[in-house]
Amino acid sequence: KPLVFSGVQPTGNLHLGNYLGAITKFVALQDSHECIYCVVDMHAITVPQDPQALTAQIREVTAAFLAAGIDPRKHIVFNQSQVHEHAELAWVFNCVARIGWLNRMTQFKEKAGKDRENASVGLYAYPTLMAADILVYRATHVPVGEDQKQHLELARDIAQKFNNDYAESIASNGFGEGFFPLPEPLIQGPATRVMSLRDGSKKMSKSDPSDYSRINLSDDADAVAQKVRKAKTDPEPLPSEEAGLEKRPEAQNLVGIFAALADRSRADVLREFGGAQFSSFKAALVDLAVTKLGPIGSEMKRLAADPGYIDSVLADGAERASAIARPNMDAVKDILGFVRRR
Ligand code: AQP
Repeated sequence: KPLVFSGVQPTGNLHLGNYLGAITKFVALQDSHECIYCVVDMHAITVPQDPQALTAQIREVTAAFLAAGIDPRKHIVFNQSQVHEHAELAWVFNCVARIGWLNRMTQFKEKAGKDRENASVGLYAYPTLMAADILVYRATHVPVGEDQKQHLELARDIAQKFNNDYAESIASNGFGEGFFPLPEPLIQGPATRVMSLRDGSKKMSKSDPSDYSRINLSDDADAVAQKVRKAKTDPEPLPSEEAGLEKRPEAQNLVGIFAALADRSRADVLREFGGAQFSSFKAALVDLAVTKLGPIGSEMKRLAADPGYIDSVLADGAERASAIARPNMDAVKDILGFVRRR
């Protein structure tokens, strides 16, 4: 049975990239799938976090999920640290994954930078925890942005190696051929990699020091207008066909953002704006972004005033998530040959 899992880190400044690359997909999948959406707070501490700010950010990401339209009664919304099976399975996966596999992860190289010796072990092992997040539910589909593709491939490799290494035990415990499914990434649409508004070669990111590089979900209409107006472009008018966007990363990015927000294809957007100057296209983009994001920002503000409600959503979600994770983890322990309390 298909089961969707995905997560967002509570590391501050939720932005348009997170929204278009991930959260809108989460919302769209709810009608056809059973979904589990997680605020991955244990991933957040792979780099330093201020404890008070972290608490606020966990609630903020939860509020963003709800404001965007995820229904926490029909689906599961919770924060990772409340379900200890994530950490337990991550340890098992640390013993399944190979150091050589992790050495190839580009996100670690980017985030650790030059001072790799000083990066946390957690940052290095981030992808094994991510594999555990997905596989502790035996989830089959994972909506993510393009940047997470490599981690998803690693999760599939880990699932496959576990299934091979323990094939006999998996069968003798009554689980047939393989215990873990090989989870499929869902990376689709015109905005799977939203780029910085200041530099079309860098992805829009929470940690970019320039706030002008991104549109935050919490930005008001004036901030959105200013950021879009200041967004880097080239001097040419917009092309009328997609091929004309090649080697024009900033134009490509803005057209992709417009298309995703309007739920249209890039080709369709270019049919309307081909030949237009950026000034008029940007004005239309501001209107669209404010119309789409404004209500989400106000709902997030309204929810922020009621942390008790947010915490109750997380507690309820955690309980329902545990009910799935616990028997799966018990099965993993049986497969490994651990003696467990019965
Ligand atoms: N620019 C992006 N375009 C499309 N999708 C994106 N995602 C992130 N940035 C973009 C997707 O959002 C989901 C949640 O991301 P995350 O918070 O778990 O991790 P991240 O990729 O580390 O986010 P940032 O914003 O890039 O943070 P920093 O600055 O810390 O590196 C994921 O599905 C991700 O693909």
